[in-house]
Amino acid sequence: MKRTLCLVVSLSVFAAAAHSLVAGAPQPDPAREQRLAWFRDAKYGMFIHWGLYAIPGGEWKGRRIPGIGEWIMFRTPVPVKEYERLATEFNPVKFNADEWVRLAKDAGMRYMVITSKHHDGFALFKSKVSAYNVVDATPFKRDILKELADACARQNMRLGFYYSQAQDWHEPNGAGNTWDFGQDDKKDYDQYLRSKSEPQVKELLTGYGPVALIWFDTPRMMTPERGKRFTDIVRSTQPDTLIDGRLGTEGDYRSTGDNVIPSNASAEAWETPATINHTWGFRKDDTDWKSPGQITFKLVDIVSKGGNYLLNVGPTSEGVIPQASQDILRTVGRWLQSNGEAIYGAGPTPFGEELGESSARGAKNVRGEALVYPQTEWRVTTKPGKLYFTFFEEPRAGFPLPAMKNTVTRAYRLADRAPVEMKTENGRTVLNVERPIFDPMATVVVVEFEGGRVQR
Ligand code: H79
Repeated sequence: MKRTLCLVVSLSVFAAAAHSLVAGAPQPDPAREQRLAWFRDAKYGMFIHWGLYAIPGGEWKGRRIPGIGEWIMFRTPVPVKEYERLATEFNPVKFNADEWVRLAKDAGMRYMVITSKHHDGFALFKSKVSAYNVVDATPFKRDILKELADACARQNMRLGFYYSQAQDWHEPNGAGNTWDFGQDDKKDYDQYLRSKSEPQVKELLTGYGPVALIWFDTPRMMTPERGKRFTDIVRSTQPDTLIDGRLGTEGDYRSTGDNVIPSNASAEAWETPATINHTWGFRKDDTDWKSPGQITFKLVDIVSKGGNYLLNVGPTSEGVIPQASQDILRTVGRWLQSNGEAIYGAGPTPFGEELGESSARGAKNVRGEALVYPQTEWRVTTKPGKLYFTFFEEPRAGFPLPAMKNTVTRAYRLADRAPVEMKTENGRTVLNVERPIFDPMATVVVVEFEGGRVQR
């Protein structure tokens, strides 16, 4: 009992100390920590980018438009009057919300986040403040978010909504559309925020049951005062709903850049949004998929650094998640079936030397973080009294554990509980991991030790 208490105290001291070291990180706040509890445990979520851009799929009038698929309107550029016509073609007859949620479950994902409205301004939900939505403007006429929310409720899955609060290329006063409406600094931006963005966020928080989080993005022109209007709407409507790190004012957790994985661990809550291929919204020509092994490495890497992995799929205009995405997700999901204990609810590495070597002379990257030459052989995650070593390559015969003062009591493979040979020499524990390695993609060895928390 005493030991547990001591652990909790020392962990929170650690968290508080780490908070004050990270510039721009949220201040410690007990209510926030409570809201974040499920998020910190969940670790792995499904991002869904779906909208009108799935119809052109990266091609406009026979011309290949480079870049991420959901930016095609901007990149071409396509005038609003012309882009709007896509709505009359949007009829994803193969859409089945329960199948999407089932896929996320099979994949081992613990939350889902879907684009309720991306930069193009088109809403996947019925809205009273803008007819530019799936129910009022398409032949499909079904409220996609409602169907997904109901399926999530049935299957016990948390659901969050991406909402592009600042950019809205459909609206004369929204940010981003200069080809129809001219420069942003000449616009009545607050008119757009008050008439569409704010009321639609309110609609999302009132019509779809509990909302796990709102995922704001690209906070252009979001002053603290404007940001606060959104925070107030969220907190006064659903106090448990999390706000991501891209509102423009302080959110509940830090969002990294798109596809950016930090080089080091941190105690604050954070999330990396990432693609399996290169685009978020469906593109016919992007078939450059990351392998299940690469995805598994990124997942373990992120968890070992204390973060969450929000991994994207881009369904087709028919409402089908590309088969390649499905296959990759299910393969990683099968690995999680036998190794999930190393992921869900697991804490970051108490070591750090496995992440890579810091460059000499304190070189820093563009974000001011120490430059690191990354290592990819193994990662470690933790729970009280347990270390989970995940090997992505066969470790050398006689793998020395990083130095720690605690006594190691047991080592075994997580997937089948087979004991792993170990010996302790001069206070240093050495593992002898069976060769050839059990699972060449990723083999987890659990190391149990005394004292609850690693002492170095
Ligand atoms: O929703 C996804 C992206 O659409 C969104 N964030 C993720 C989660 C995002 N918004 N902005 N960006 C990403 C940065 C976009 C940069 C680019 Fe481009 C868009 C590079 C190529 C297309 C802008 C237009 C810069 C060059 C052309």
